[in-house]
Amino acid sequence: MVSSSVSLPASVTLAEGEGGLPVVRVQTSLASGELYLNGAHVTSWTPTGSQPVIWVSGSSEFAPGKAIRGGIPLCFPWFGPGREPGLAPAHGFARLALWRLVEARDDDGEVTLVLGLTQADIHGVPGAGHWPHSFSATYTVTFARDLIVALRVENTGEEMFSYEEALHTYLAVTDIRSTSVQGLAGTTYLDKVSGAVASQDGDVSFTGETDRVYNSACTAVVTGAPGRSVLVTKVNSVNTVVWNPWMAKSAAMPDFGDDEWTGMVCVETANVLDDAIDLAPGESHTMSSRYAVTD
Ligand code: TA6
Repeated sequence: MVSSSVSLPASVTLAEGEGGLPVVRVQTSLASGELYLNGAHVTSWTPTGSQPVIWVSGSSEFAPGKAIRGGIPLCFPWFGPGREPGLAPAHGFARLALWRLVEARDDDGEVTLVLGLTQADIHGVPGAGHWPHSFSATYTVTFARDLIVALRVENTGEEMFSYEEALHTYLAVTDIRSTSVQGLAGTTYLDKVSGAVASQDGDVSFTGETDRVYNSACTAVVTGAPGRSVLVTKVNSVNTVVWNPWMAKSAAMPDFGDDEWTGMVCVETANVLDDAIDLAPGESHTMSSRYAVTD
């Protein structure tokens, strides 16, 4: 929700989006974009003069407590099934919670939105019962010629806690079968399809369901449309997750069109599994990702 003290610049509007959910819309000379307060979920970013960069399924749900399929889902405080048995829902509660818009500013066409979530905001959110820790999460999104997203987590409690995090970004591509990801060559990855650990040989290409957690802090370059590359540059992230569900998995997901698998790839900025973040009381950690389009 938006507290009454937050003033919105002319380039930022709060509206009713899909499913009647509150959405913040941004339009400047540099870019347009949108973010749903449910999940602090970026669902659109288009640099002026370019094609949309972010993909959202035409079959996505838009309802309180439901994950939006596509955009940039915020995975926190666990990733996938998490590292302990019984954690649900997948990817934690942050993407299901209603975040507060605490600031909106326009700096010469670069619009920055700041959203907040604390323990006090998650009562009744699916999964919140698994997380007894006091925390303060701040999500900062800058819509400009580039898109910059940063997730800061602070331990506001009296005991250490450990969490996983991912910016689970869905990028639009012309056809996954002619898409490649550069920048991960030589790094090891967990192949979640086969269960094996392997080393990446050259560029990542896609010939079937692909679900890999790479040990890499490097910039990834996604070449997914003629003449277009998207640079994914990370700060404080040692894992890059690459995912495409391919045919069978997408047909099995009700919020994912059966033939949509060809038009997207997830390249996720993350700290997961053994690279989860430990925070002592009073400590904080910020992970960020910058998306730049060359087309
Ligand atoms: O990041 C890849 C992944 O962990 C896949 O295993 C798949 O589960 C995907 O996330 C989507 O998860 P979701 O819970 O959004 O359906």
